[in-house]
Amino acid sequence: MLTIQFGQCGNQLGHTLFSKILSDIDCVNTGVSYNDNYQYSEDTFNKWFSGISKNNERLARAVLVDTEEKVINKIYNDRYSPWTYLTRNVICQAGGGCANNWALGYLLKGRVLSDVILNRIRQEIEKLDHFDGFLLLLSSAGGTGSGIGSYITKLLHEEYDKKPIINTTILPFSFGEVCTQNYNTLLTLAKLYNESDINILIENEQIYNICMNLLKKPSMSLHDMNGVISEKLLAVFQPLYHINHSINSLLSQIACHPSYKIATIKTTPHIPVTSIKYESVHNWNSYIHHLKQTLRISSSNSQLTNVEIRMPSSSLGNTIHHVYACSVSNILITRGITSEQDRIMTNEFQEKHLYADWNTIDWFSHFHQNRKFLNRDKFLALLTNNSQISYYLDTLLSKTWNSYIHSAFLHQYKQFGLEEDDFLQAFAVLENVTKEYKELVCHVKK
Ligand SMILES: Nc1nc2c(ncn2[C@@H]2O[C@H](COP(=O)(O)OP(=O)(O)OP(=O)(O)O)[C@@H](O)[C@H]2O)c(=O)[nH]1
Ligand SMILES: [Mg+2]
Repeated sequence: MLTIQFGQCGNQLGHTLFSKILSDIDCVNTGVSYNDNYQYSEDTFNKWFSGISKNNERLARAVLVDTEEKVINKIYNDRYSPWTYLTRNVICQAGGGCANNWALGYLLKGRVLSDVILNRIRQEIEKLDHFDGFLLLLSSAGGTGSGIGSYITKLLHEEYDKKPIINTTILPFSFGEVCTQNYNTLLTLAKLYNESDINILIENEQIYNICMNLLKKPSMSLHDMNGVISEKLLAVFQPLYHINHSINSLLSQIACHPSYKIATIKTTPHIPVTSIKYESVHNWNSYIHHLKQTLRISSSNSQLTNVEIRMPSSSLGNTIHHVYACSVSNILITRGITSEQDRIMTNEFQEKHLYADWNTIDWFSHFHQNRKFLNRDKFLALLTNNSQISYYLDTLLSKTWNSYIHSAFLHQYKQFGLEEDDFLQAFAVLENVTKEYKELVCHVKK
């Protein structure tokens, strides 16, 4: 995996992600044999790191891109980490930032920086015997991550068309951040839809709610939120047990249809650090049941019933009347120790009526890893491609369209060469994506 971090958000998130990876391999409470843990650590290292520096620090296999120095300097000079970035992979040029403007990033600064970024990427890939894909981290609201991130995704798609490209896009809070955030998000999601294999969408609002409701943080920092996002990503991407779990095989399932290329990651349990050792011991199946409930939609008013930000319950409850989003496919990943008394049963996710009627094979997979993740007895992730996303896209489209018809802020984009037609094309792409997700029809319930 080669991680590429763009802009403030991508770089801060990437920095937390690599720190979490190291915390994970440094855990002592692994629940597995010395040999199994050794294998896990070695696989982790090979996946995320490219070697050891002269000062004996692990070198993240990452390329960092920003147009402002502040964040990059801060993370690059973090001397408390037992790992670091390769100096030549830190690309901070074309200064002054991208002013929360997708067009400035995509049409201007992306072009200025693309040669140097692609050269660094080529050098990293040349060092590898086997290269399994790109992980790009960016936010959609600013200008650097959204604009330069989209532009580089396009170039990677052209140059490495057989290699998987996974984008992780952080979506802004719905109110009160950046006035151009909706345009930037529209343009980013539309561009990435054509250029990447899967876009994993993470809503800052949802992460904030997880921190407040479940982690009970008295005050919230971006660092805490990045911790939760990193756990979600790593629960999916950390090595799995005895399975050839390549990015390609993951993608062939979760992005099995070219019209549906958006995924989200639901995870459980999220527990305050101070309570981890007192965690009431839920069994695997109550957590699996909880994850299934995160796919619920309310039958009455079609609002999402947001189960992920609630505590899992140990009773299975009556779910007869629940209505679930229609999934293209789901991948369940479980990490931790199982026993005869506490076995993992995945029947709840295998029910055909949860899945689109055209999908007749491979709609669900389960992968397991005995080795504990970050000292947790159990941790579960559901990588899911389902119709819930149409609610988010609908809201985004209507807000953005509302600004567009009033021509609000459009001059900021036009000054860098973005035209009305580019906006209209982006609207058309996302409207079509939304329509496809809304029109998913599940197998009939027997
Ligand atoms: N989760 C998370 N969100 C962040 C972080 N930093 C910024 N954001 C979000 O990212 C959006 C702003 O984008 P930035 O990443 O700051 O912008 P940029 O890519 O640096 O682009 P410019 O500054 O415009 O050049 C807002 O929605 C913020 O909430 C972070 O560390 N974590
Ligand atoms: Mg910035």
